[in-house]
Amino acid sequence: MHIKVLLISVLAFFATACADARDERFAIEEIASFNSPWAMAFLPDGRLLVTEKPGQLLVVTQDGRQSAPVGGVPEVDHGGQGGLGDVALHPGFADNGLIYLSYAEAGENKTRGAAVARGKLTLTADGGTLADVTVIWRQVPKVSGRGHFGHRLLFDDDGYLFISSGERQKFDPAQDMQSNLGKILRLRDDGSVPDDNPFADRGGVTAQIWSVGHRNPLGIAFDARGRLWNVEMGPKGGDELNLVMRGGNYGYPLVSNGDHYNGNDIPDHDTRPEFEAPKAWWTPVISPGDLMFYSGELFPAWRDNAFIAGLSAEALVRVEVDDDTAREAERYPMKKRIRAVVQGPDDALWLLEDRKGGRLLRLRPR
Ligand SMILES: [Ca+2]
Repeated sequence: MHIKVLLISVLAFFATACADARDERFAIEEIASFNSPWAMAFLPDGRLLVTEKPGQLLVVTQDGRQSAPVGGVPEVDHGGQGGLGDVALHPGFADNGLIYLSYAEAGENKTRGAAVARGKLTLTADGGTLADVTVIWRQVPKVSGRGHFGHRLLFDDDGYLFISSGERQKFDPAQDMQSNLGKILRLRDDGSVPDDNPFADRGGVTAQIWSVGHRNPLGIAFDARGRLWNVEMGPKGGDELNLVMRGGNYGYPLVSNGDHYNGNDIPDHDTRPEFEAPKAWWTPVISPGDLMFYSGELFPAWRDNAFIAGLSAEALVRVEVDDDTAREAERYPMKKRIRAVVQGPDDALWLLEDRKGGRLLRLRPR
């Protein structure tokens, strides 16, 4: 009798375990691993460019073969949250070979700031070289510390470059119109300012500004309707997903649904309706590291959903977005800090884990 009970228990345990495995939404394939990877971008030939925070740019095949570091990459200031950051292809890459890199750049007297450089990438069978490298944008001013660079890069369909710029853990610059910290910027592909930017007539770095009052915006993406969204780290609580409006002010550090780490209150968004409130926000935090909207065929139920790479959440977070609202629909635990998420040319979800040994993963339907 006892043996029979035990046997049934064991069978029940395995049945549950198998059911759990079948319930997983995707098969996860490990493609490669890196030294603190930060960003990736697919090339027209199907390979990927992957950045590593210490300063390496690598060409990687979809089956995980990695090139030697691409030569000609600018020197980066590696430490804290700083180093080599995002990589983006010019919309005309197939013809002009231009790529854009964001990174932390050292200044005088131990100051630092994010910079964006572009260069011409010549690809070979087993790697590549970057030439004619020019810095097209810099954070102003350079300040002390090694946090909150932001510096994600995104081109729109008209060839304008959006840059997310963190407030460098200095709070007030996010509201200072003489600084481009704590802002989202919009530039032409050569770094010059488009005439139709919301503050173009004010000149200087003010003219670069598209939106104001951001903290550490680590993800920017367009939805299927061409609307711009961003994710940003809240302080103690209050991570945000924002619909980014031309000239909008998102209120940091005057409002936040989180509070300062020292315990000081920051009034919540609903106390100051003149600032744009997030469409979704998280307390406890997820620490959003990247943002994308899915448009592929492999996961048809998830088309037009947003995906957020969760660092402290150690998860991929799926968000359903409507006209004017957004809500977390599901969270997929990955057991590692997730730094980046992109949709591959195969319509699979490709993830980069954070930190040393961070893996490149491919997620496809099970
Ligand atoms: Ca608050």
